[in-house]
Amino acid sequence: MSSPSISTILRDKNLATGLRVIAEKVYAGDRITSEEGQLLYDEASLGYLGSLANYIRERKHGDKTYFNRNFHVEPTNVCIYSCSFCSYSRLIKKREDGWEYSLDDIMDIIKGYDGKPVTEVHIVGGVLPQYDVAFYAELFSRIRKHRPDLHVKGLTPVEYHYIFKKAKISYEEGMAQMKEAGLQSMPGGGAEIFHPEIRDQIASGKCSGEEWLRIHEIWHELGMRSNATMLYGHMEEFKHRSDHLEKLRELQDKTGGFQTFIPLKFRNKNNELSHLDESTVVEDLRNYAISRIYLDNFDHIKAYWIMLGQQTAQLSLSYGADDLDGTVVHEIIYHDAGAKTPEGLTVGQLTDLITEAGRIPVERDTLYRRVLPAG
Ligand code: V47
Ligand code: SF4
Repeated sequence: MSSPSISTILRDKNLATGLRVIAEKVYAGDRITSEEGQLLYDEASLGYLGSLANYIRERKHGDKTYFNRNFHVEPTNVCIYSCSFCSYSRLIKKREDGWEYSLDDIMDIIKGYDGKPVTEVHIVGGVLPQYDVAFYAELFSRIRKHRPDLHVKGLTPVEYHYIFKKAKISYEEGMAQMKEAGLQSMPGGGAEIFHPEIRDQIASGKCSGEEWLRIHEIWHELGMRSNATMLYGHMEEFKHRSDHLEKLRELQDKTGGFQTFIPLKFRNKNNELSHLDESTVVEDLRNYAISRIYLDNFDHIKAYWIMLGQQTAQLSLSYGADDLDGTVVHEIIYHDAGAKTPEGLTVGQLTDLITEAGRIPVERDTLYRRVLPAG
């Protein structure tokens, strides 16, 4: 499924004026407005969007497609919140069916990767009272002491907001403590949809969109980097997606601290929104392309292959994405929610996916520095 070139689009006499203006802006490297972003969601065809997004993707990265070697640690699958899209949330009522790891349990998992060439641990899971500031500070510092070359990418504003409030400390003080303890970057989770019309329905009680953005801003002001996500394809409308992208673009203009944007496809198994259909592949690709076009100040757009499925992830590489995340050993969130992908891929399998899609695999570390092959 490849799209026409941008010059073919620009020569198309039947193209609607608004879409022509956007194509000319993209060709000139100019930014589109939020109204134009909305127009893309409302009216642009997949072929048109693919042409523009691929043009930007190749201008920024050529054929390079990034991946890293990472693994996930999920301290618990129980949570005090009950986000309606989440396949964890039901477990708080059946706490005994879940797991709640201690510091030593988590360190044992980390030590299980000793001697393996992984560069990143991604720590993500539910929110529980025993996981407080002291617990996470101790965890980050123990991981860093045990393995200084392993990048610690951990937690989201959902956890940070909760633990700082409980400890009665400001976001500024809390994030500075996390940095001091050894946290190196923040993943993009917990963003869902910022707009309260949707957020209040699907993620009630947890940090607001403004709080999510503020915690990232403070983290960036400390000189640190983070990622951003958007959970799409459930009950939101296009206007909520464009609002979400606009808020991210505004903050990125201020701080420049985001590395990558990751659209997360809603999966409908085992959660309260199971009655909703999942988005189609066409909708997934349109959303990737619009994100690439809209977020002109983001270097990277990541297709999280675990959630998208390997084939759609391959296709997304021609619709704006330039990163496939990592080998991701032991992923739970999406498998609970119905993802049929394996829980991890070997480096060979991941690079084969990329070359089969006509791109060049490049191993990176968490901060997008190139990792050279060993030996
Ligand atoms: O915040 C939960 C999402 C996120 C479902 O930064 C669901 O590199 C779809 O943020 N269907 C956590 N999505 C995962 C995450 C992430 C993943 C990979 C890389 C990075 C990164 C970040 O997963 C949650 C939520 O938005 N999620 N349940 C579901 N049923
Ligand atoms: Fe808890 Fe996160 Fe699931 Fe919400 S999405 S219920 S905060 S684990």
